[in-house]
Amino acid sequence: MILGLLSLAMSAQAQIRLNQVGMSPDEEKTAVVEGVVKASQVSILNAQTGKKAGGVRLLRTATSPLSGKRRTLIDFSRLTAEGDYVMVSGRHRQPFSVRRQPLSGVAKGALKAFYLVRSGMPVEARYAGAWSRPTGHPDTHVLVHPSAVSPGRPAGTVVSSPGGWYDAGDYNKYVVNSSYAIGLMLCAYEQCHDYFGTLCTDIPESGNGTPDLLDETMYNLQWLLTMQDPWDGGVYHKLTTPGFEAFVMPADCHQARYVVAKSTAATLDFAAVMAQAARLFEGNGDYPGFAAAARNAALAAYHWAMEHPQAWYRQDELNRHFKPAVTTGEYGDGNVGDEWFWAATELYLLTADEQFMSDAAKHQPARFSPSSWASVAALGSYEWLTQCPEADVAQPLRRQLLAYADSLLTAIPASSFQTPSGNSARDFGWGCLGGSFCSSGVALLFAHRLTADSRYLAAARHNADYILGRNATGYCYVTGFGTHSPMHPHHRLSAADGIDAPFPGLLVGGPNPGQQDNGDGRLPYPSRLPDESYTDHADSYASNEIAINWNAELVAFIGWLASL
Ligand code: G3I
Ligand code: 9MR
Repeated sequence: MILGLLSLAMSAQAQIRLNQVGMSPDEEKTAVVEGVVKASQVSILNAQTGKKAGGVRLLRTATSPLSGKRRTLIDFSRLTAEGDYVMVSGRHRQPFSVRRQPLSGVAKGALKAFYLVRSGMPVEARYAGAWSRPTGHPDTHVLVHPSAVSPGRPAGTVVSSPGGWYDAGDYNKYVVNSSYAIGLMLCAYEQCHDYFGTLCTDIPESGNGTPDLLDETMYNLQWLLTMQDPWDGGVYHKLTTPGFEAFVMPADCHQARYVVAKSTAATLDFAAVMAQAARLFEGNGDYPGFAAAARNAALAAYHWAMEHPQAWYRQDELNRHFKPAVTTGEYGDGNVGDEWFWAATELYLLTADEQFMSDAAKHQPARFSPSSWASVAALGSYEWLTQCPEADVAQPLRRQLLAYADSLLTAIPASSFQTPSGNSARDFGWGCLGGSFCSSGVALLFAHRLTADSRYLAAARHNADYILGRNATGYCYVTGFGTHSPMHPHHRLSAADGIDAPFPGLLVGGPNPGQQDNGDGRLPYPSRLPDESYTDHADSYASNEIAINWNAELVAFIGWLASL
């Protein structure tokens, strides 16, 4: 009996790890089998006929530096015929497919997810299917928090700040994270203009003269504009309830909402993304007047930041001085050199004013780091490298990016999953799938664009395979895709809507050995190992939340791959 249960539990966990979404005929294909097996013990069958499809060879075995586990890496690149297959090893079976454009569904789903998480408007069934819902959080009656008052907006002032996307599992709207998410998607749009310019996600704006990606970002840009105090150009750090809401639908939320404290980080991120958007929406007939408004907003914000270079958002400190206390997401960032660099870069591209070029030079990064909400220098670097590659500023940036990309390449030959990322404990933590795997993937795609060296592209694809199933837990980490994906993300909308399936197209945070959500040991994490510290539990905000920054990283990364 016990033996029977044990083998049931073991077979329920797939022991063959591969990209569950699909691989294209001509790409390098790798699978990982847990434990040490011979190539002759692994086979590929045609899913329809059950006949052997062949093409399997042993790549190597590997020992994980994170867990000591031994694994077998199988190469099946020789399988180039399109079709549905099953990989078999002993009693383990893992279905997969080979087809053209295998990533286009994920790219589209990841972008469509932003429509599904729009706030302040009804999400309609004709676009959202089962995930439709009535308006919640109109945010037309938002209070200026005592931490945020100005002579133009004294205590008690009511402002209107509707629209935008919900940040994550929670219902608040944060300027730092919103700006970064928009900025990265606009950056991807600039690089893959033809692909994103025609990608249709079937949203209310589809069919106007503007690409859907731009329409989607515009929904959040219009909200973002309302987060600037017109009196002085400073930008509120966030729009939030004092505490997190319960797991209820938006229409059932009734806490007061506030705009809270202006910060240097939020104001600079706002300046950067408004300048970028002003450039990209210049002359756009669907949004007349936006480009001019965004340009003025960006300039005013930059000016405010120059006068307030150290307005740090420190929630505990604010709570000592102001009521009501605010306990929602902090997005605190005490190092804004990268925000200055990104903002000055975008303002230079918009205005051609040399002062911004010299400000950007002053805040140049010392080394490359992949982009994240807290680290936005890469967004500036990408612009210099592709828009002004001859500028003096661009020269060290190119060396930095290639040095970083090369360091990723060197990790692959010994990697347990044949990936550039995920080989060190540092690559795992809160939001690592977006922050480590997708953002590094985007950096590799830039390296590929700059050099045409195909090793960078192959490496980027390996990171995509990791996210989509070739990893230590066997999850395809994007909801609604693959054969084994998260069903219970920490996401109020997915949890409260009464539908079993979560919202599709969402990337979860991923393995996080910090387990900050598990102080009482109540959550069913299978392990504390860096790459296995993940639980598909709705209460696991440290490993299983979803967020717009991570989805933006997914859109940029997978969309770019899909465009090739
Ligand atoms: O930077 C340090 C690094 O030096 C250190 O080695 C590492 C080891 O733990 O930690 C790093 O800091 C982490 C930081 O994220 C880096 O971005 C913190 O541990 C980690 O706790 C922190 O997590 C943030 C989390 O909020 C808690 O503050 C996530 O980045 C951030 O994405 C997340 O954002 C939340 C919002 O506040 C609220 N809405 C949901 C959203 C997603 O979970
Ligand atoms: O739902 C919140 C999530 O969006 C945040 O990332 C996370 C960390 O700030 O916090 C979540 O809220 C939890 C709170 O921190 C502690 N009590 C349980 C809340 C989840 O229901």
